[in-house]
Amino acid sequence: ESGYACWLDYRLIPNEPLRSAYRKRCSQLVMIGDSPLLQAARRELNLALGVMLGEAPVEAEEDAGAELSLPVLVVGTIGSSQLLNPLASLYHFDELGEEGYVIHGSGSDDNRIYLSADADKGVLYAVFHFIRLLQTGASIEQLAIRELPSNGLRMINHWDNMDGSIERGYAGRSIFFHEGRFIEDQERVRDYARLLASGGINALTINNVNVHSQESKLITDEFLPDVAKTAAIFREYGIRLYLSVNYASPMELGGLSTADPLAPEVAEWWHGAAKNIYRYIPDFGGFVVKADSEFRPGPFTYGRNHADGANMLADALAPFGGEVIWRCFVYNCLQNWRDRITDRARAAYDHFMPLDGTFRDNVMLQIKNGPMDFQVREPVSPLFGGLKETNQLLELQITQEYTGQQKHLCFLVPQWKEVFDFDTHAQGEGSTVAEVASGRLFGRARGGVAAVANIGDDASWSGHILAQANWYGYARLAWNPKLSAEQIAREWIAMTFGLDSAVERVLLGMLLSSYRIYEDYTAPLGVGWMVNPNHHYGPNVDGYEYSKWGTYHYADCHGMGVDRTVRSGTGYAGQYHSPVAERYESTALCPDELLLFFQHVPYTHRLKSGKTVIQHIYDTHFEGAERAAQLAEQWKSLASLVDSARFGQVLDRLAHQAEHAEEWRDCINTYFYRKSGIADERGRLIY
Ligand code: BDP
Repeated sequence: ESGYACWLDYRLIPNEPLRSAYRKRCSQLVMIGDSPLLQAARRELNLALGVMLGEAPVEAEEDAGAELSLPVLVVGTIGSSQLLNPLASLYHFDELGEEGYVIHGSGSDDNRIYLSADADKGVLYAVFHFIRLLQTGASIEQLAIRELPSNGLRMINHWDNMDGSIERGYAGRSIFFHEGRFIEDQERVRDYARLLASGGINALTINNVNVHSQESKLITDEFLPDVAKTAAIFREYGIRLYLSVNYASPMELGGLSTADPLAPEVAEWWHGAAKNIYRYIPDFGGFVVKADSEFRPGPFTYGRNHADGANMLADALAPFGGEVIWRCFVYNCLQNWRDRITDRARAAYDHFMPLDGTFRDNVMLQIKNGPMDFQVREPVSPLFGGLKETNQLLELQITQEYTGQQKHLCFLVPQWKEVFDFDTHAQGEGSTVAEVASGRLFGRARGGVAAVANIGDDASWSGHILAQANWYGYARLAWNPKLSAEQIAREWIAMTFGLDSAVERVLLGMLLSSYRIYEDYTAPLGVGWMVNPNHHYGPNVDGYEYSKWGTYHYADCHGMGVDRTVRSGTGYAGQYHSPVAERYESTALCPDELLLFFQHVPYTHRLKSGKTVIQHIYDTHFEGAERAAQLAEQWKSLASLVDSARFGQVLDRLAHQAEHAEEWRDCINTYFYRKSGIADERGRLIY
C-alpha cells in the first residue's frame, strides 16, 4: 500500500452485481496481432481484468467459430481481422491516425465489445481507456467511443542529473541514473512507461535541461547503448525518447573551438552526432535545448539569434526524422534591480517574436505557461497568440517547485485548465491556448504540450500520494484539454482509491479547493516570488526583492505591484492582442487575481471584490491558513476508508502543510501590516 501502483491499482471490484455485469461482457478475449505494442496491450488487459473481475478472460483464437457467439472482447487494428469488419462502416478509421481509437459495443446485436484503431498504438490507448471505464464503474452496455488526441506531442520532461539528483525534484532520486551511470535494473522504468502510456503520454526526455558535462555525453558512444535500452522500454508503450543537449557540445565533446551555428564545422559535427544517435535509436525523437538561459551556452555568444541555433540543429536531425524543441525561457538573469526599465516578463516575447516564421518545420518552441516561471498565478505567455508561423509547445510544471514542493497539497489541473482555456484573441474570439498549442489555430503541422515531471524513486513515485493526481491530470489534459478538472479528479480518485462515495466526496473537495487555498496563503494577487531564494520553499517576502533575477514586488509604505502597463510601466501589457491588452492595461479592468502582476496600486485600492488590497491580503491569508488546516481534518474523516499506509503518508504531509500555512500567513500579514501601517478591519492578531 505504498502508492506505487498509482492509478493502475487494480483491485477486485467489491460490488458483486457490477463485477458480474462486467464479467459477462469480458469472458473471452480475441486479441489480433502481437507487435510489442499489442503485447503490452494484451498484458495490461489480462492483468487488469484478471484482478478486477476475479478471473482473466479466456483467450480465444480468431477463428474459434461458434464459441465466438459468446460475449467477447475483440481487440486489434481495423483490417487485421474480419471480426472487426462491423466497425468499418460505423467509424472513419482513416481519420484516427496513429493514436486515435474506437471502443464500440452494443449489448444487443453481437455481444461483442471492440477495442480498435487504425494503428497498434491506438489499440494500446483503447485498452487503457477500457480499463479506466471498469475502474471508474462506468456502464459498458452501450459503447460508442471515438477518441483522438487534441495534441500531437504529449511530453514529459525530466530534470534528472546523472549523479541521481533531480533538479526541483521532491520525490527521491532519479529512476534512470545513479552516480553518473544508468541504473541497471529497469523494472521501475518499465512500470513508469506503463503509467505514462495509460494517460496517453507519447514523448519523454530523461535528462535535465541544464545539461552538465556528464549528461552532455549521453549523445556519445559511451552512453548511447544505455540510452537505446531505455528508449526500447518506452517504445513498447508508444513513447518516443528525446534528450536534452548541451548547445556547446561541439566544443565540449568534439574539441572544436566554436559552437557558432553558422560555422560549417559545427553543423557538420552535429550532423555526425545525429547520424550516430540514429544508428542506436532509429526512432529517436530529437533534442530539447535550453540555450542562452541561466548560464547555459547558446548562439548569443557568437552574435547569432535563436533561429540560427535551432535551425542548425534541426537540419542535423531532419534527415532522420528528428525534431528540435527549443525553449523560450530566455531572459537576463543578471539584471539590475535598480533599473526598472527592463522587465523579465517581456523577455521571451522580445526575443522570439521577431523570429516568427524563420524556424524550420521540425522546430518547436517550448513556451512556459507564464512569462515568468511557474508561479502559482501568472498571466498566460503572450507568445501564445503572438507567434503565428512557428510550431509551439506549451510547457507546464508538474513538479511543485513554487506550489508547495509536494509537501503541500496543490492540485494543479484547475490552473492548467485556465491556461488551456485562455483566449488570446489572436484570430478573434475562441483563439484559446489549447487551439494555439495544438497547432490547429494557425494550421501548424506540429504542436502540443510538455511538462516537468514530479516523480522520483520515492515509494509512491511522487512524495505526496495526492500529487499523483497532478501527474495523471497532466496526461489527461494533454490528451484532451476540454476535460474538466472535476472529471479528471473523479477519475483519478476512483482509479486510485476505489469507488467509495465518501472517499470520492471528501477527496474531490480537497483536490478542487487546494489550488485556491495555496494561492490564498502565499504571494497575493499574482505578484509571485515571495519565497526563499534558491530552494524556493517557504515564505520570504523580500527574498528576491533586491536580487538580480528580475522578480520584484516593489512594495513600499504606500502600495505594491509591478507597473507593466504601456502608459507608465514596462509596456509588457502591450504584448497581448486586443481586448486582452486593454484589460491588463487598465487598473479598473484588470482581473483581481492578476492585479499586482500588472499594476502598482496603493494598499487602499479597492478590488472588484469590494475589498481593499490590504484587507484582501489579510483575509485571504487568515482564511487560506484556516482552510489548509481543514484539509487535514477532512482527510482524517477517511481514516477507516483508506489503507493505513497511504492514509498516514498523506496525513503527515497535510499536518505539515497546516503548520507551514500559518508561517506563510504570519510572514505575509506582518510584513504588509508593518509596511502599510493599516490595521486589519477585523482586529485579528497580526504580530
Ligand atoms: C526554473 C527552475 C530551474 C530550471 C529553470 C528552467 O528554478 O531549476 O532550470 O526553471 O526551466 O523554474 O530552465
